[in-house]
Amino acid sequence: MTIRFYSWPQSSGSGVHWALEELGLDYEYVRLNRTKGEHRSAEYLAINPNGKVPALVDGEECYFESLSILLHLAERYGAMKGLWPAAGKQRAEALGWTTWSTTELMPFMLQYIYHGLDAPMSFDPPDRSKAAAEYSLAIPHCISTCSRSASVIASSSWALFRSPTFRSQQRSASASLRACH
Ligand SMILES: N[C@@H](CCC(=O)N[C@@H](CS)C(=O)NCC(=O)O)C(=O)O
Repeated sequence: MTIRFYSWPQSSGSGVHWALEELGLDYEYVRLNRTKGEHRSAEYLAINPNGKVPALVDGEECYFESLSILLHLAERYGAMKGLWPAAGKQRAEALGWTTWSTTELMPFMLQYIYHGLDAPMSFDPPDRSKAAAEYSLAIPHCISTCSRSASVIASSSWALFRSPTFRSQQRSASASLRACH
């Protein structure tokens, strides 16, 4: 079975890359060249119709959207590696946090960074949207959601959440959230 992972560094593919490493899977990293528009080629659009990274091909199956890729990896390989809980209370927590980080935390943070800050990846001031800059208002809510649940996450038995990689990511995410606000 061949796994091919399509991405480039410092993108929405980072979480998937981390999961592949954490799972210890054999995979080929196909690094697309954004400047050359390789993510818009007909060949790549056949894998990811949305023309963005990441995408993953696992045998005959094509996956796009980082959340769907993560859930696929968790379902197919996570249980045997002790990184994804069986159906039950812990699975409910794992699903909730995995979805939350992708659909709540990430979009608000990105829009705030692009429009509300002067970070290296922020848009030039004339291209910024005031409405998107106000996404910063969602950041305190994300911080308090994280803080209120820190003990649940810390005491969780999912191996992923106990791993050194996760802990260091969690620390740097909390630090960036605080620095942003
Ligand atoms: N919801 C998507 C977001 C993917 C996404 O925005 N990818 C960016 C890189 S971080 C991309 O490929 N951008 C290329 C473009 O928009 O042309 C996911 O989670 O997979």
